[in-house]
Amino acid sequence: MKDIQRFLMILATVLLVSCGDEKKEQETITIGEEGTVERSTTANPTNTATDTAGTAAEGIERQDGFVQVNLTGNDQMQFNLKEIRVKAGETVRLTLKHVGQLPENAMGHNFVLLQKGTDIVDFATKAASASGNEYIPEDTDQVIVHTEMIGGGEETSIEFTAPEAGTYDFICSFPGHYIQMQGKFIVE
Ligand SMILES: [Cu+2]
Repeated sequence: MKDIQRFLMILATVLLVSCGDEKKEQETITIGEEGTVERSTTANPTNTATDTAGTAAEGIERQDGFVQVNLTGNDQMQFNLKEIRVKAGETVRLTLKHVGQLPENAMGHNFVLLQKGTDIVDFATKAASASGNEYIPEDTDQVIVHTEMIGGGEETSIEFTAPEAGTYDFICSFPGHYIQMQGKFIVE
């Protein structure tokens, strides 16, 4: 009799699956030998990406017919977004705001969206010598779109159509900045 009780207790693993429209959560309750209850909650894998990244939806607002991307750059050579997700063919309005104070010639920032497969280091090296053209190589076919270069306190916007699905890189092409100022532009 005692053995049966123990057997049942060990086997008393309750699996609760609650399904909502937006959220799926799996809660596992395991009752151990000494009656201890262990709970573990596992978020649905499909939600994990946005939950853990935290930045996925940050800075991005969907409005009627377009997606507004709010990108900032600071005096510490940092973009606020490491990842920007949009949908193919969607109209993207990207606003780059320089939230620092240093002038353009010392801490200029821009947003440069590169063609798929572009070698970032190679591109950035060419860009660094294009000081007369806001650090965009004049004859390049590797840039899909870019903003102007701005300094502290300034803001600039561009509008473009999201390219075909895939993962693209974006950088700031001010000399040396791409090392820290780069991210993924993901088109779904
Ligand atoms: Cu920069």
